[in-house]
Amino acid sequence: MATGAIARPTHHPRHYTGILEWVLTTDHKKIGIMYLLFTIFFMLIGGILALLVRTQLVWSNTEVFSKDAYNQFFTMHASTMLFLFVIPVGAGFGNYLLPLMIGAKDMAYPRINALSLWLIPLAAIFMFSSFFVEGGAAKSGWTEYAPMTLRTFSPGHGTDLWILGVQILGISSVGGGINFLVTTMTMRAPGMTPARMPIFVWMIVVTSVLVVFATPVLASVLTMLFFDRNLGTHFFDPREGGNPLLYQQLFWFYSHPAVYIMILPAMGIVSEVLPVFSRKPLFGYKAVAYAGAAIGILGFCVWMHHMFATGLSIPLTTVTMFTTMMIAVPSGVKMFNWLGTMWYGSLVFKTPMYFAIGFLFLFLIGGVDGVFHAVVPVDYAINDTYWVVSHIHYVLFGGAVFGVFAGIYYWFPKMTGKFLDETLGKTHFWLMFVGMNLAFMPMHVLGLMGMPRRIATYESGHGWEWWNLVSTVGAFIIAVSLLFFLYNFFKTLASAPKTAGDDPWEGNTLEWMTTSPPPEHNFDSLPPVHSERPAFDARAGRMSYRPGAAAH
Ligand code: HEM
Ligand SMILES: [Cu+2]
Repeated sequence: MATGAIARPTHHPRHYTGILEWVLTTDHKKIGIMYLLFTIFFMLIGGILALLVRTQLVWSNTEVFSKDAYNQFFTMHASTMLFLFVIPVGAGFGNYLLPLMIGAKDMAYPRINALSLWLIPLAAIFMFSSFFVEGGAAKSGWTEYAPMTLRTFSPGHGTDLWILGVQILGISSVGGGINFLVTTMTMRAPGMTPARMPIFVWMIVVTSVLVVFATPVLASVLTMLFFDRNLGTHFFDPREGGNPLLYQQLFWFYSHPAVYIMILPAMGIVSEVLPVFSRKPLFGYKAVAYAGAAIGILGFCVWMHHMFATGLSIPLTTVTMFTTMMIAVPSGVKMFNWLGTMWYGSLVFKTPMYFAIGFLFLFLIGGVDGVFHAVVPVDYAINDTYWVVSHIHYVLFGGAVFGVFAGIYYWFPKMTGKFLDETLGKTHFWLMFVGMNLAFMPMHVLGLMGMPRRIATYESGHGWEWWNLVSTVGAFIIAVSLLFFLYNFFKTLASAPKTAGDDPWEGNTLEWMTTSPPPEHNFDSLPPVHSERPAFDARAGRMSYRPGAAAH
C-alpha cells in the first residue's frame, strides 16, 4: 500500500551551529522546546514569589516584608503564573506537537512562530524590571482594576511596565493562535480529516479561537488604562465621568475565556495520555471534541459571573448564573469520557499516567468548588475570600500544572530519545500531589471562615493560624517536589542513555511514527490515516509501515 509522501519544506532554513542554531531557528520543534524551557523557568520564578507570599501568611501578625512589597509579590506571582507560564506553556506544547500530530512538516508561518517565542522573554524583561523602578512593580492584583491602577493610586511606572509586558504577550499569543489555526486548516496530511485529528489538536484549535477573539479585547482595555495613566484620558476615572465598571466588563470579557485558554491544552494532553496508558481508545472521541468546542463557545457567555458582587441587574445576574452552570455540563461530559477510557482498561502506571489521574482528581475538586461561585447567593458570601484562591489553584495548579507535567513526562522521550527516571518522577508526583492538597484545601476552610484574599497580614483571634500554617507547609512541599523534577531533568539530559526508541509507549498519534527526536522535516514517510489512531493502526499491522523507511 502506498504511504503518503511528504513534500519537502518550501523554504530551506539556513544552518547554524551551537547557540545560534537555537536562537535563529524557525523549526517548530526547537521553538516548542524553547517555549517549554522559558515557561517552566517562569513557573519557578512565580513559585518563588508564591513562597514569599506564603511565608508572610504563615501566622498572624507576621511581617517579613512590608505590605507594599507583599502586594507586589502576590500581584507578580499571579501575573507571572498566568501570563508567562500557563498561557504560553500551552502554545509550547502546541508548537512542538501540532505539526507532528497532523503530519505536517512545520507550522504555516515559521518566522512568525519564532517571533511569538522571542516576544515572551522580552515581555518578561518589561514585567520583572518593574521591581527595580521607583514605586516598585504592579501591586493591585493580576486584574489591575481601575481606579486602583489610575495614576493617583498607583504612581510610579510599575503598572505601565506591567501593561506593556502583558500587551507584548498578547501579540505573541495572537500570532501563535493564527499560526495554529492556519496550520491546522491547510497543512494536514492526506486522510487527516477533522474527525480524525487528535483531541490535543482539537483543543489547541479551540484555544486558538479563544485567543484570537478574546485577546484584542484585553489589548483594548489595557490601552485605555495606559492612556488614562499617561495621556490624560478618563475612561475609568469616576471623578471625571469615567466608569470603572467598564474596565471590569472588558477585562473579564477576555479573562473568563482566558481561563479556558489555560485549561484546554491540559485537557488535550490528558486526553492523549489516558488512552495510551489504558490501552484503550479514548471513550467517546467525538463527545470529547464537541465538549471542548462547547466549553469554548460558552466561555464567551459567562464573563459577568466575575462581577456578581458589583450589583448587576437581576436579569443579567440570572442569565449569567445559568450560562455559567451550563459549562459544568460539557466539563462533566469530558470527565465521564476520561473515566470511561480507564474503565476496564489495562492501566499502565507510568509517571505520565500518575499526573493524568492526578489531573482528573484535582480538576474535579476545582470544578465542583467553582459551581459554588456560580450560585449567586453563595457567591455573595465567598466572593473575595480565600475560597477564590483555593478554587483558582485547584483549577490552574491541579488542572493545568498536573496536565503540563503529564505532557512533559509523556513526550520527553520523543523530544530527546531518553526516559525521565520513573522513581524520581513518581516521587515528584506524590510530593506535589500531597503538597498541593495541603497548600490549597485549607484555603477552602479559610474562605468559609472569612479570610479575605489579597491581605498582607492578619490579626490573631480569628482561628486562621493553624490552617495558614498547614497551607504554608504544603507550599514548601511543592517546592521540594520541583527539586526532584529539576534533578531528574538535568540528570537525564546529562547522563541517561538513549533507550526510548521511536514509540516507547505504543502511542496512537502520528508523532510516534517518526524518530526520537524527529528529523528537521518531521517524517520521511507517513502511514496512511484511516482513523483517529493512525499509529495504532500502523502498529497493529493493518498496513506495512516501518518508521524511517524513506518513500522517496
Ligand atoms: C507553590 C505553588 C503555589 C502557591 C503556594 C501559591 C500561593 C498563592 C497565594 C497564597 C495566593 C494569594 C495571594 C494573596 O491573595 O495575597 C495566590 C494567588 C494566585 N495564584 Fe498562586 N500559588 C501557587 C501556584 C500557582 C500556580 C501554578 C498558578 C497558576 C498557574 C497560580 C495562580 C495564582 C493566581 C491567578 C492568583 C491570584 C488569585 C487572586 O486573584 O486572588 N498560583 N497564590
Ligand atoms: Cu470566569
